[in-house]
Amino acid sequence: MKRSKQIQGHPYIEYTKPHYSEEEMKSRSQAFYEWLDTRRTVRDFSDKPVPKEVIDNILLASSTAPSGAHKQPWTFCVVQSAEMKKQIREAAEKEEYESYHSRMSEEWLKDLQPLGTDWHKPFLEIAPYLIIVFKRAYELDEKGEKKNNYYVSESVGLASGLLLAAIHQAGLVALTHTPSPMNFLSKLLNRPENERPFLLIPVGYPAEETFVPDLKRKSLEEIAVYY
Ligand code: IYR
Repeated sequence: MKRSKQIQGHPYIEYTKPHYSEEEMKSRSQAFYEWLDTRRTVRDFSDKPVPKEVIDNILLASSTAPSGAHKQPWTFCVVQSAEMKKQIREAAEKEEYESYHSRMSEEWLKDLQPLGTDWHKPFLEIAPYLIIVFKRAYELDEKGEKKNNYYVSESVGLASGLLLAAIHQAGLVALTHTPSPMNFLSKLLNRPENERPFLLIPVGYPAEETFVPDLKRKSLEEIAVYY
C-alpha cells in the first residue's frame, strides 16, 4: 500500500521506483536507445485497420507527459471517418500546394529534397487514423472566464514526443505532418477558440513495401557537451 499524507494542505502520495544495479541501468538504457533508434517517420501507409483500443492507449500514454502546472493543455482529435479525412486532405493539399510553389524558400525546398516530400498528401486518406494534436492556449471556466495554461508549446511538444514513442511501441508508424497554415483544421473539426492546431499525425501500419531515407543521426559528440 502506498502511503499518503498532506503537505501544506495538499494531498501527496508516496513514490517509489525499482532499484537497478549500475550494470542493469547500462544495459536498460542502451536497449531503450537502440529500440527508439528503430523509429522512423513513414510516409507510405497501409489502410489496414487498427483497433480503437490501441489508439486510446497511446493517447493515454501521451497524456502522461509533464505539463506546466499540470494543466495537460492538449486535446487529441482522432479522425477515422473517410469523409472527414478527404476534407482534411483537400484542405491540406491546397495549403501545401501554395507552400511548395511560392511560400517556401529555395534553401528550404533543397533541404527537403532527400526526404522526397511534395504537396501531395495521399497518406491523409490512406492511414486508418489521423491524430490532430491541439494545444489549449487557455481554459474557460464555468463562468466563461479565461484561466491560464503555462508553457503550452513545451507541454504539448513533450506530449507529442511521448505519443510518437507510444505509437512506435505499439508496432505502428506515424508521420509528424505540419501543413501550414493549419487553421483549416480548427474549422473542419469545429474546435473551440481556445484550441490551436499543433501537429497532424497519421497513424497506422506501414505500406507493404516501405523505403525511408537513409538518414544518419548525430553522434553523442555532436549533440552533447559535458561540463
Ligand atoms: N509542411 C510541409 C513541408 C515540410 C517541412 C519540413 I521542415 C519537413 O521536415 C517536412 C515537410 C509538408 O508536410 O510537406
